[in-house]
Amino acid sequence: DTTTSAPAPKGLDELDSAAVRGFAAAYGEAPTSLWAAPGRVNFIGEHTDYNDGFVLPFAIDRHTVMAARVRDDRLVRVSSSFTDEIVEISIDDLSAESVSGWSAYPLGVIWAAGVQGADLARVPGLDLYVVSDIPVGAGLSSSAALESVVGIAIDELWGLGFDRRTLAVIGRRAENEAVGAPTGIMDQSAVLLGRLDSAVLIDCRSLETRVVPLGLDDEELVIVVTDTRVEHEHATGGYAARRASCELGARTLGVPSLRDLGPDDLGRAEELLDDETFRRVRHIITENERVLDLVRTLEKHGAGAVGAQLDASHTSMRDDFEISVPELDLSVEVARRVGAIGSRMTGGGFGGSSIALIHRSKAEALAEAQRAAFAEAGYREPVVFTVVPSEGAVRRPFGEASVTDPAIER
Ligand code: GAF
Repeated sequence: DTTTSAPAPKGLDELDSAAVRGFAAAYGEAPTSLWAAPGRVNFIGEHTDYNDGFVLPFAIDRHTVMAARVRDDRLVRVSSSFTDEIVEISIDDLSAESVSGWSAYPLGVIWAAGVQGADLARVPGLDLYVVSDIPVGAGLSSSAALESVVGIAIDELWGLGFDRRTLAVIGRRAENEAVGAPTGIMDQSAVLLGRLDSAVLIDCRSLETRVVPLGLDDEELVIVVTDTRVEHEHATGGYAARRASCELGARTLGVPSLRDLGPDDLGRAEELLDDETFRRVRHIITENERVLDLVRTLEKHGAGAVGAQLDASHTSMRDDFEISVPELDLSVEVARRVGAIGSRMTGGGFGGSSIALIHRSKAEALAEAQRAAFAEAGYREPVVFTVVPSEGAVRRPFGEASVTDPAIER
């Protein structure tokens, strides 16, 4: 079965209680702190991050919550509601190779913090237990949420002193080297830097970020996610192949990365590259333009005016970058038919979710139309839900800690 389990939304309070209960059941004592990290939707800017380009993601109101308790024997134990096992390892034995499976994400973050300069020789140890209402494999960054929740927790509990940008770099290193997925910096940045009702414009070359208010409420707009339940995997296959094509394109055109090219370079690119590599390169060049264009349009005319960029982005991913699947294309067509302002697949592709920017009054009709169209096409029933652009990862109030500990520095 290659479909997601599509958990129902729980809300942070319920996730908090589930994490505390799960921790106590797994380890036989109570946790001492709670941490939460959201998933993300990418509004626009796909596969541009590892090309040093621009992205515009936002954190969403789906979360991974972690209950934790510091231990003094240098052991780390990890467990979660989606596995029965408790994985245990000494901090002295951590390496990119010594971790595997689900636990490679949390343990990989601890290892990567060491690579980033944390003095792991002096940290005490940790028990952690994780719950989540972010669907796995749905293109909503359940992995970055897990990496980031561990990152903010060890940073504060062990006094590592990293800022959020560095925690994003640590999360990406865990994913690249411990998990083995050659992903960029977007997801961890969105999860760690997200702000309520806003997206975050990230220049993935300089790592400069700018919060871009979306103003959806002012225009009575919502963002509806259609999770196709076609599950993707970035450690294998298409994602890595796209990245390799981009690197080949940049090498052939004599630039450090595709970020260094603009629309004026398309003619030369077409001359020098084979047709497939050219189309991959064209997607990146035009997608970077669309991100900046969308932000300009948004700031000048509001979210209701950005439909053209969203739609063009999907077409480019479908035809040039070829990372869409029929279920995603159908969901985008249905959204347009129902009257969405714009619609596109979001995330790495090869499955996962699409988003539609649509007037609030049409959201329910859109959900029904998606289910009907998928049934008619013989596809698995999609999961359709609204997401709210939300705050990034936070420490949750819990016991005395909430009174005495200041909010995490952003
Ligand atoms: C995945 C990756 F993790 C991101 O780094 C990014 O490349 C995205 O796919 C595509 O935009 O989410």
